[in-house]
Amino acid sequence: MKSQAVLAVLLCGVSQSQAFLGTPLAAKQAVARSTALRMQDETQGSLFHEDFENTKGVEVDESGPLRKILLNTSTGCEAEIYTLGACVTSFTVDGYDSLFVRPDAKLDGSKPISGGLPHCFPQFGPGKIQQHGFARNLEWELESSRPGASPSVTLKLTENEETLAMWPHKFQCLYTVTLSSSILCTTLKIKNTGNSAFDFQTALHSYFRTGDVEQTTVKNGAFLFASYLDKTASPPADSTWSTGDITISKPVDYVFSGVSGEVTVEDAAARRKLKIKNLAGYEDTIIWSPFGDDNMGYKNFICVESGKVTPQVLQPGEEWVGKMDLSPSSL
Ligand code: TA6
Repeated sequence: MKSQAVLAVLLCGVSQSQAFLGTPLAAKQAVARSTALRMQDETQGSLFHEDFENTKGVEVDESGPLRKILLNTSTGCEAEIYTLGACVTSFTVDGYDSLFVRPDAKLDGSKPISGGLPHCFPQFGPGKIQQHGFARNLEWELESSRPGASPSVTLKLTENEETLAMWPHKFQCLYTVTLSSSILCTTLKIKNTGNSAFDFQTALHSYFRTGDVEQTTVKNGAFLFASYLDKTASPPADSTWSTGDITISKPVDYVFSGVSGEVTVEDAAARRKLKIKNLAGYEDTIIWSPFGDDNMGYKNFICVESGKVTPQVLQPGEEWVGKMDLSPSSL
């Protein structure tokens, strides 16, 4: 039986978005302060579920240096989401985790998490600000959670002094992760909450586990004759893909414009198949493999990223929605 205190943390939500890098202890203290404030607010009504008996499927784990949310279903599916970067780091169905966290990843807040489903926002890069933007460096606020048969959590990121210094725009990102049957559903909503237009890029820099990257094939009919930016070329060069499915036998860093919809990763070594269903917003696909880099554990992952790399303009009040679901099965 969970303690009332843990449930209160779960149900009341926690911190404001704060820079987290390098100060995990300070950040945790900020979390605790915000939690206490939110618990006081609860008496005046809150956004969060108040049915303390019905918390099945959503838990907050604050036992480590970084806070994470755990979702689980009665059918044995599990997901783990760090509030640092709103990064899903694990999605397990039938005992198999489809996501991969690199062996060189830091899970102490000293740098963004290199693994799972990190967010690149407001820049994919290269560009004016840091590569991949700041969203994955920051602590996201726990906005709401929904327990039950299809447990769900929504995390929020808005501008703060630090983001405004890098990128002078007001915004709101709401990221909802839901476990529904054996599917992981993600929805990212990006809203312009300021008074002037801005443009942004975004991507889920998805790290998928492979039994052996050299026995892995990435499929989508649109790869054939798609134009792509080959970032392994020096300087990066535009090219046209002429061979259909993608296999990996050398370092790969390709940005395919207009490849979207259902992208499938077939992993012959592990006998697994993963359907990446880009249902809205994500119009481009990025394939990255640091082939040969043992420190990164290159053999056991491939990044097949759902991107909106062509900049998206948002007028004041406008919202962009990206939806990406993951559906794993055996091959
Ligand atoms: O998305 C591909 C890419 O931008 C590569 O160019 C490479 O730099 C990689 O991401 C780095 O990923 P990381 O998770 O280490 O930031």
